[in-house]
Amino acid sequence: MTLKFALAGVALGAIALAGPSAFAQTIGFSQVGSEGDWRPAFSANMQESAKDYGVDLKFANAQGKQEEQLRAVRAFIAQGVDAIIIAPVVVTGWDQVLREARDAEIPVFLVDRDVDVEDKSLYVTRISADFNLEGKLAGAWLAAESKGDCKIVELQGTTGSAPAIERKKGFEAVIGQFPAMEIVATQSGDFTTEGGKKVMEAFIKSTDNLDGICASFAHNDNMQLGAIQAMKEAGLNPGKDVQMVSVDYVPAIKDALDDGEANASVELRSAVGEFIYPVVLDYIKNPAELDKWIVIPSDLHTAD
Ligand code: GZL
Repeated sequence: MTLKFALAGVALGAIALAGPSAFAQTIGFSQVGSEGDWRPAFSANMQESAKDYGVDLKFANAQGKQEEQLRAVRAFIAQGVDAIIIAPVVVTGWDQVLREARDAEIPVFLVDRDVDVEDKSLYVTRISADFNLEGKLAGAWLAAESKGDCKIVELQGTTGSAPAIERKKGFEAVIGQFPAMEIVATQSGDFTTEGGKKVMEAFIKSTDNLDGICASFAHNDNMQLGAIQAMKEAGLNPGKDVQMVSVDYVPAIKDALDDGEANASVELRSAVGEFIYPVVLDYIKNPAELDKWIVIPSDLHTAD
């Protein structure tokens, strides 16, 4: 064997001994879309921090369409990626494609949102905030602020999405303890600023300029920012006559808090690559049974 072949043999042997970490892991990420301000920040963090972990990230933006997410996941399976990360736009419709990933022996990790599947072994774990807690934090803040007496209008997130379902449940679990706290109007603004503005315009009409309304609870800041626009155009005083509480704590709501046009926002961290990639990469190297949910903390922020 000439020296050249011998050296090649040594090099290959060394890489083999080094194990998978010697190569970049290829991970497919199916992202919901780019609605609002929080989602793009989350996407940017995932794409930026992938480099810190030596991950070759295949990023697919579904523009809010589940069929596009399913198409992207099937493409990742065909490519034979090392792992698949999904932020599922809604909770239903995932069983079949998760079975296809399992049959291809590609581990799937849920991030941000959640799925409603019979067989939870179809995904390794979910790494996300606790949306139900976020709703509870918002409800508890408002109960304290209003001394348990408040008629509320609610701007719901995307129908059928885990954050919309769970934030509503958590919020109602708290205000339900107070007989004088009640959601008197509720509608989905689909997590967008435009959607929130349209919903609040409808509430302003149906409640005679928010007569008797003490608060607006929005499942995300973007819908609350749209609501603020609608209220100001109607000559109303968001943050003063009506308490404004929402979720995400994006930069634009911080400005509204500073301007006195919003009153509270529950932070949803967008820089979560540092939580997600270590879990995924460790699992690829050493597939071990994990808890089905790794919770990222949420904190409530107010104007002061
Ligand atoms: C919640 C996330 C939600 C954000 C919204 O984790 O899925 O989706 O609260 C976004 O801003 O649209």
